[in-house]
Amino acid sequence: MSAVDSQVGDVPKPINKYMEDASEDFLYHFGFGIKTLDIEATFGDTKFICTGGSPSRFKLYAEWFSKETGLPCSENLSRSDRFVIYKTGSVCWINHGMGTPSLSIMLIESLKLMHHAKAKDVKFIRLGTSGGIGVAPGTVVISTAAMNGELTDKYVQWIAGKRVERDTYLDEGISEDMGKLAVELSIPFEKGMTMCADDFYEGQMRLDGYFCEYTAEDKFAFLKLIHEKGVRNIEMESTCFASMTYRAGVKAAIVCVALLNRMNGDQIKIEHEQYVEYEQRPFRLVTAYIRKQLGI
Ligand code: R2B
Ligand code: URA
Repeated sequence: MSAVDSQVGDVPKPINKYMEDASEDFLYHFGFGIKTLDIEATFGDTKFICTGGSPSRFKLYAEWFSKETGLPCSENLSRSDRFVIYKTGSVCWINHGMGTPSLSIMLIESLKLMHHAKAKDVKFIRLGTSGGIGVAPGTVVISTAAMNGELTDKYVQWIAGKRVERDTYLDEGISEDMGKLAVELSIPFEKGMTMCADDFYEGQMRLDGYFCEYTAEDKFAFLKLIHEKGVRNIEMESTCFASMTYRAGVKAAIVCVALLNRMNGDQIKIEHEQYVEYEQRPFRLVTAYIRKQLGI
């Protein structure tokens, strides 16, 4: 490994040459930098970064994990109002907002954070919500692969006016282990591909948006097509998540609960108690996996 390699994941990867000798690196959306926080002391022991959309859900997850394990839960370590960061032992809980632009910012700053912290063998897990495709509400979908809105397995970026396609990959070992744990814990689950849409309404063929220039028949034909291709849920981050983690050499998994079966409707109307129970399912599965891995 050369001096400029980063060992955040289990595969050494060269880091951005312009950052090699940087005397300051301010992580703008986390609100701190290498000069304002002892990053190595605070984050050096990190082994898991758990992420998902909502800041309040990730605060709650961190508190639940702390209660379950007896590990203390940090205060919110973020100094910006864009993202929250909680830490319970070697597990960080960071929300990523909605959609790939927000997620990509959170991932880049988390990877830089782990690099500055000299953390090693860190795994990234996304615990999210999604719309199920042919799966019952409450089913936890363990993603086997990510698919974009053009129905290919690439994450598309626009750089210098050019379209750049990045490969996507999710760790098979983690999804295998999670599947076994879901059986043990009697958590209803399915393994399948996850489609990443760039918006919640037209990009997911909803009939309940402000605009709608396709028919109900078009919607069902599309859902049937992606179901036949192996898609079991739609959300808004998977291609970016599966590509940036792969590019950084870190192992990653995506585990999302389906809030509804899109074959039966588009509106999400769930009683609060039911919603809380649904959002506990990915948490129960992922934390069982983490606790087993960490022996805690
Ligand atoms: C799932 O839920 C959010 C939209 O409601 C989005 O972030 C996603 O992937
Ligand atoms: N999140 C999505 O992106 N789509 C859904 O249908 C539900 C949650």
